Amino acid sequence: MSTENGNYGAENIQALEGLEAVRKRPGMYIGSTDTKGLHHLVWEAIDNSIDEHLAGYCDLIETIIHEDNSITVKDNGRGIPTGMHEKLQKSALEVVMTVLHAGGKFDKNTYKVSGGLHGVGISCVNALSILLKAEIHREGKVFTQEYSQGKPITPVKEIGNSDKTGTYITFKPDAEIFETLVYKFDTLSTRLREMAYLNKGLTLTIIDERETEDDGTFKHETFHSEGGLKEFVRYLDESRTSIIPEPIYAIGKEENVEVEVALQYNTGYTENIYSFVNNINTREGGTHVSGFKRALARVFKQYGDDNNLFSKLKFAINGEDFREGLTAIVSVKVPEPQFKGQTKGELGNSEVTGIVSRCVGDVLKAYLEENPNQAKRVVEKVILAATARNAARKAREMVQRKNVLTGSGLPGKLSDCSSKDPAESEIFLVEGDSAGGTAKQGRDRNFQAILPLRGKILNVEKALEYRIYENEEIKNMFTGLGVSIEEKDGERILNIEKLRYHKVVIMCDADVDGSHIETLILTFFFRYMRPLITNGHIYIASPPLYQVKKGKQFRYCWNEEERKEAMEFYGGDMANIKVQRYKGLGEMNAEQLWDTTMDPTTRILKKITVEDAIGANNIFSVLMGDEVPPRRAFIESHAKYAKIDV
Ligand code: 0RA
Repeated sequence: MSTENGNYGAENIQALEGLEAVRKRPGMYIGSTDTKGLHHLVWEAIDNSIDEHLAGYCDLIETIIHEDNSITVKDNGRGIPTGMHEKLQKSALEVVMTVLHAGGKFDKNTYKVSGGLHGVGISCVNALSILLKAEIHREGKVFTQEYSQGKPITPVKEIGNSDKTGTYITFKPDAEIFETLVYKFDTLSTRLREMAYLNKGLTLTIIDERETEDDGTFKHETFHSEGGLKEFVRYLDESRTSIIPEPIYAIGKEENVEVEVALQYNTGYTENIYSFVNNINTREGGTHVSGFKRALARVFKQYGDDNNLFSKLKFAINGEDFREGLTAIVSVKVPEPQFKGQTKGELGNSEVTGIVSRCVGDVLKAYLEENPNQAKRVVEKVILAATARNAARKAREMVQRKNVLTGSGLPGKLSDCSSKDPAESEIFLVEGDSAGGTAKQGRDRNFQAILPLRGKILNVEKALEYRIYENEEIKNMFTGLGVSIEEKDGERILNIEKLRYHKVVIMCDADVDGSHIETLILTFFFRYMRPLITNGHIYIASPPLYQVKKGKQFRYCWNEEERKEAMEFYGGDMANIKVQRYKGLGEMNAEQLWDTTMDPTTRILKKITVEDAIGANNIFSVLMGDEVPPRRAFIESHAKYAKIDV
């Protein structure tokens, strides 16, 4: 059964060339070589096991982070075939592991995760690992083969008997490729939890051998959901108050497209729609989300009209009004998904719109007829939303009109830069007038503008939208940045064509209050100016935590480690070393602030991703939402935020 060792010559060159391309341009295959790309290797490995689950052969996937940051992904599927591949004259296992995109050619699963962000195949993981070991349990035997940088270093060996079936892949990412090799438990476990909700009945576990719990076992978690998306929606809305007792759940299949949707309405005002195609998060939505929105508007509109519920309204209801306080998950399984959009995170298959719309429409229609009390509550909420939107539009128009009337229209508190070229201009949003003053003195006025924000900006979770436009700080952000909200085809869109600065830098104190305000500002951007985040315009400044000084010499330190290092550097003699802990930006003078936090040649700016903002949004919902228990639990488990009074 095992192939001969040694002869990996001429006939293999083509295959090896494929993997050479992966090593030469890893970004083309896994997106990047930073921490995101590093984690992508795990998604890739798990996706193969998920495919095996979708084919109906696997119900357990175990992930292990080993002490050296190598990863094992084990499944109890059929095991990759190890027999001879006739045409290529080597084992199927070796072909799957060493030929680009070969994995899918062997199995006939309907739903391959292909074309999108994932789906480049396990061979890419192999190409980018300094060592990979495949262990296959199949036909009563155990087979292994090892590879380095995508090339086999052993033949396929039969090493024993087994009464199980499955595929175990262990890989160690190549330090030549990746900028960082350290895996994050939370990143992996969040995705595994999501996978469990998206694939009900599948169990996913994670073990972190780098850390032990109090009871001496390794840090671990197990995810399993029988309720699937219904449970997912409940989990996402844990900190909010639902207005219907149970999530509404739709499931259906048409033309080989499987649809699964769960939705629930809460007392809040924000719309949270999460969408997936073949288990992959489609952040930019797409035809499946359009179909869902279409069904929602169509069915509720019809129901309201039939029951004469909208007759008193003096203005039209639009699509958005049906989505205030909505939390929904739209998951579809599509045989040949086409992805488009900036980050390939948008489903393009046009046939999916109608399929999702019909499936959700039928279920929703029946739900409204069978549950008149729930229907009434949701319709009342829709009417409130439309009324508030109308008020918000008036408030917004007023603000926007006023700005036109007051000359330049820029906020009085803005210290603008001289440059009028947005591409080279930056704006610092600074917490407090006093730090704002220091920043104004310290900046390079050629290209750096300062906008101080006073106190805690409005609590955008609780506030009605029209109140938001009345808030001074928020008005200043819209006018200062040069962005506006416009309505097009009944949907609100953010116009960023006149964005005045391509870098928007949030600069807050490095303490509890500062991180709270940072969370608030990020949440605001996430909810009201999201395109600024997705287009990469939002940054966070990193002021230092300490200055360590000896005589006239000093060093700035951004963490404990650097502080210790600096103290050692200065000889460790405490009598002569002065350590200053910066509690706020206000403790630095203008020159220090420039040197450490604003000077483009030395500062550390953290670019905010949508994931960061989602994190802030969730933290914020927990801290500010209606429910007390999750808030308490959260505060008790996050010392960083422990002092916030909520
Ligand atoms: C090719 C063919 C078959 C299964 C697989 C590949 C397979 C691949 C992976 C990757 C991770 N886990 C996996 N499990 C299975 C079908 C084999 C058959 O027909 O028995």
